[in-house]
Amino acid sequence: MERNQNAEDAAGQLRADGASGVNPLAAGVLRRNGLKSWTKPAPSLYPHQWSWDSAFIALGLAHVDNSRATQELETLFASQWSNGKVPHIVFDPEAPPRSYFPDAERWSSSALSEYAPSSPHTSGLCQPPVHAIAVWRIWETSRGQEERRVEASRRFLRANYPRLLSWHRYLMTARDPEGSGLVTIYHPWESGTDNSPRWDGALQGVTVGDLPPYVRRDLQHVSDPSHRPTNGEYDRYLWLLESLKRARYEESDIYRSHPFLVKDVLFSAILVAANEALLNITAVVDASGEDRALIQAWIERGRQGIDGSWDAGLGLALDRDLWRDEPARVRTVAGFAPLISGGLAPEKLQAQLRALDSPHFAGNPDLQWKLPPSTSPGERGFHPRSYWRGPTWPVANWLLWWSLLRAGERDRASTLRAEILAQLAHGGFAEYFEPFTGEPLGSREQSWTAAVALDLIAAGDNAGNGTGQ
Ligand code: 9WN
Repeated sequence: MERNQNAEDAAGQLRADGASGVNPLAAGVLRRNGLKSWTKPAPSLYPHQWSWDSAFIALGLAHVDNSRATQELETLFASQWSNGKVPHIVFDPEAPPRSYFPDAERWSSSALSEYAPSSPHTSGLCQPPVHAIAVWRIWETSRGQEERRVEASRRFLRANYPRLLSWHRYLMTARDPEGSGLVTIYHPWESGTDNSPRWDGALQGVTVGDLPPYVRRDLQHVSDPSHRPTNGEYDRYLWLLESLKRARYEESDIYRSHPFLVKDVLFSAILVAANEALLNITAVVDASGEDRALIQAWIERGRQGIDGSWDAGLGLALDRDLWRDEPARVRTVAGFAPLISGGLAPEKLQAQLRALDSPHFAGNPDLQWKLPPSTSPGERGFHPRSYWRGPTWPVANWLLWWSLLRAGERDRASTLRAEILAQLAHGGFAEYFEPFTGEPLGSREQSWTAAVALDLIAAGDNAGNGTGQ
């Protein structure tokens, strides 16, 4: 009780400004990282546009400036591949030279694939589809405003609905030829949780061959290289990239030859939640009954797939390595995929909540804030300072908060919200945090962290406000 009160007091330091209704510190991070029509994930570490970052950024910007939020997504979707894929990075030709690697040249997407846009260049991967969720938030925040704004927002939904539909169709078909309801990823970068121990088993099966030389650029932006993935991991990441290039980014060839094919439960759960948002959008844009039935079927298929990934012993869902045909039995925040996909039977929901409250996650007594570490401290692969191997990530916590609300768990959601905001009030808008000391790590002005803070603050102490789906 007292603990929660402390979190609420600390969280109270991050409030909306009375006049603008927006927190100036969080909005300032997005303004400083903002370029002409899109926002960098961080000032120097990530100088290009990243897909799921931009979705979270748009979700936060929806509370600050709706037209800026729509621009963010429109810029990203302008680089959508013609097969529906939304690329994980859109390269900024004006970014400082040699600031990020692998660069556009290394990916060679447009030279190799007829589906890739020729300008600006993009990577050949994708990332979790948070976009429809952000589009729905843009619609929600415009409602009740003057008619001109509501109309602009409706136009945005109409223009972007076909893009979202073709993006989700790509994921439900090319990335799930088995019709399992689960998305296959080709690279840990596609998961957004790059060096999570979720991928250790599958990466062991990747033998690095004759790799063209490269220089890591990410290490020049961090104080301690041990916070980032290791060189061994990077070699495998780069080798996977070469393998995708050899397949000319052709899905059927990739499926035959690529050494990393994994069913990702977190990605798949986000797709289910995004399909729910897309179904909401169909009502605003008067989509056909056929589209609605299709999206509804995708939601059901996705939930069945996630249900089939359930590990009753852990109370978590598990990824599946397709080559070894086995689950990755490791406790990470991705295990809360069922909570995120929603529609759970009461026993499953309770099992997820027990896992969340357990010492493996938010119930660990040594945590600075009651926020789940990205990997359970009980895992062999746990490391409290290394990226997705242990640090707690505000975006992952936002996803859990939002999912708890959708599951009707308002009190838990409100406690989680207070802990997230308390952490940010103390440590600033960092990329990730050491879970036991609360030390901010990675970039200190991470856009999506500021964005989720804006959304949490806008929800108010009565956690349900403004979040309805
Ligand atoms: C590779 C931008 C991205 C996030 C990912 C995060 C990290 C990139 C990197 O940064 O990945 O895509 O270079 O480490 O893992 O989730 O989208 O913030």
